[in-house]
Amino acid sequence: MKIDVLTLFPEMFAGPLDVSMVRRARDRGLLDLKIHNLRDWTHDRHKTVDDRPFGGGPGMVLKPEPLFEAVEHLTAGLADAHVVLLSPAGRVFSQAIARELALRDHLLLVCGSYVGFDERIREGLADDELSIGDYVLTNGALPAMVLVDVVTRLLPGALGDDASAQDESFSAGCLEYPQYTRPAEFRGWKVPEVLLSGHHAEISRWRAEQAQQRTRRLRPDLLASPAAETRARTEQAQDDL
Ligand code: 4FV
Repeated sequence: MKIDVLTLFPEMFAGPLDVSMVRRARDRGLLDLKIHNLRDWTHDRHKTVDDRPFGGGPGMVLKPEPLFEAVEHLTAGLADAHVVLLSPAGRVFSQAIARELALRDHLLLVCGSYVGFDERIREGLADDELSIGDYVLTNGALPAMVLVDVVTRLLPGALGDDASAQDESFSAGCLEYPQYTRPAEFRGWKVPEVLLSGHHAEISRWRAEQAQQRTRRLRPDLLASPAAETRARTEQAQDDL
């Protein structure tokens, strides 16, 4: 997968995407990630990318010209580029949306700044608009990093055994089951016997039950999600076997 990021703060990306899983995915050629400074598509000596809002009001707005030039330059001859604006006005990002994006060959992430984008950027450039949550950040760099991390994990081969991506939280519409490792007893807390039993069918049943219980208690909203319905249907089908 190829991911281009357009930002006013390229220096923020040094670090989080240079270590661990994303680093390995880049080294293995699974991910071709490039960070671009939007100011590289300005032509005045102040490298102007923003201006005051028409109609007055506080703050500054991202101008259309630099963004149109940058996106047209970075997608020239590349029909498959999927342009995603990052802003609080977008669809709230989720594992399901990450799975959608992971199927694409080329993502162009446009980080918001100031009070937001000139509306013509949204109308003329965006294929999609995503938010990482209902809160206001200083700029769109962190949302872009979150998106790159989540999507890269879903690239075949990125996590080593792709199996682990399957039963992660949210993949099946519910929270993960409780995990334990050695020692089997810690300060009087014992690991549930079933996990020490070696009975894999018992262990899967216990884990499924625990995941449901925990989701019902902590995130009942997830149980209403389409993914949860699919999961319930699959389980029913398995039980009917
Ligand atoms: C945001 C979010 C976000 C809004 C003003 C940057 C800031 C400034 N982006 N999910 N939540 N963006 O808060 O994606 O432009």
